[in-house]
Amino acid sequence: MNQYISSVLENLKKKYFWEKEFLQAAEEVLESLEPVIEREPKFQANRILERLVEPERVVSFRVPWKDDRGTVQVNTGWRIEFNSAIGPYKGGLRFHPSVNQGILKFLGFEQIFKNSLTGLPMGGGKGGSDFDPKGKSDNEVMAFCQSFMTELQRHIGADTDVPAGDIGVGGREIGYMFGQYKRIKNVFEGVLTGKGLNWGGSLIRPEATGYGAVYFAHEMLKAKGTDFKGKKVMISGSGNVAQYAAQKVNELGGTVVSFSDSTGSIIDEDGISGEKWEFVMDLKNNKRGRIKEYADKFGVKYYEGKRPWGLCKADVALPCATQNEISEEEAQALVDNGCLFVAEGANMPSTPEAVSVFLSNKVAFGPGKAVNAGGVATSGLEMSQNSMRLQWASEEVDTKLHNIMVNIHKACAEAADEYGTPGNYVNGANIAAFKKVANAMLDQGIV
Ligand code: NDP
Ligand code: 2IT
Repeated sequence: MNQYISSVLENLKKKYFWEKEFLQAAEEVLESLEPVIEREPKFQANRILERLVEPERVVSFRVPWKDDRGTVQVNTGWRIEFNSAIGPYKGGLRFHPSVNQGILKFLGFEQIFKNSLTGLPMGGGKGGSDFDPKGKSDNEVMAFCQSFMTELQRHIGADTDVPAGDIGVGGREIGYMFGQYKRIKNVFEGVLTGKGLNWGGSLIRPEATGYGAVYFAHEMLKAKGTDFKGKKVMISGSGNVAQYAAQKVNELGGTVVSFSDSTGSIIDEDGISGEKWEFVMDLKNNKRGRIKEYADKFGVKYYEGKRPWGLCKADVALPCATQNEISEEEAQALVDNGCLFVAEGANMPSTPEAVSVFLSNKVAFGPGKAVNAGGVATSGLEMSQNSMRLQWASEEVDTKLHNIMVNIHKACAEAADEYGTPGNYVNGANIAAFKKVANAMLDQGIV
């Protein structure tokens, strides 16, 4: 590896040795920047990599709230304002018991590059809390969201930092947080995206990450002379991204054969569409139930504690749950079962070992920062609509989203070609994204 890159990584590992996911994300990006760093010495001369891996600001705070029994609960909240070279900080909020600063730094770091790929003016940020919305009443979720926003409001704003949803944060949570922000600040502004459609939200934002992931995957299939018709598609997760990815796969003629959640997976080789898809939407978004109930209702197999990889044959895999959900062995099982395309709807769902298995077996592999960029891209479109005080029709937003995904695919493929690794979307995405941010940092001096 290039000496400058390896010394930056070594120092980072010494300084933040416990932030495993952040180090994993940083290593993946920096490794693929080797040809750019060697071709353009200005980046090393200006210490761009050292500056890029250090967040501009990390805010962490106490979130006290009262549960329904009147007991005081205390959680931790964070906002990582990672990089604002190309626009206000932008990125989601995750509420999940596993959340810690290292996980949010990995997500914030990825977000810098993802947002750059969208072509829209958005910097990178991420935040969240170790609060677990599962099993909480609406009243408890509201109490938590209000307390969380009471502190977060000091740090964000429509032109400063614009959070959105992620795992555990959907329309309900965005609503409670927006209400509290407006109440404290007395301004109605586009400070959050993923808002309700009658109070500033964009049409297609709920669908955008899943649709965008499938638009990107479709470009990957087209590049190999094929499409979704007749393809078996394995999807993990059953939340926002998984749900709309499944809907779009069905629309394009593919068959969705799996869903999962944190307790297990279901396999339905007849396909999850129509009333079966509606059942999942109701189960997960209204009843907030477990995916096992799908197996009970439709008489298919349920695999307790298992992820779907390798449980049946599939041509395409769309991991849409969480980070590091495909191990080396699971990647091999996918390959052995004939999988030729993997497109990451989630952020960093494949371990580095899994990515190696895919690349060495000539599986076309689309990394999350490119594949799932449609969500934040449509958030960017929501910000534009808010600034103009307009709401575009859904066809207009969907067409813009589709064009953005086609352009991201093209930018990744072209950068991969230009820097000597044709077909490698990992290198292509990292290089194309990095150049835009790094040049903006150079233009703006030592800040
Ligand atoms: P949701 O909370 O709507 O759904 C998450 C899904 O993943 C659920 O099925 C959940 O199961 C499962 N899951 C979460 N954590 C784990 C875990 N530790 N182990 C196993 N399963 C888990 O989140 P989203 O659909 O919004 O997010 C899914 C992924 O997509 C995340 O990686 C997120 O960062 C990424 N993403 C989301 C975007 C968006 O716009 N929402 C944009 C770009 C990326 P259970 O119900 O049991 O918790
Ligand atoms: O990971 C992501 O890109 C998101 N969770 C969406 C971020 C956003 O600001 O819409």
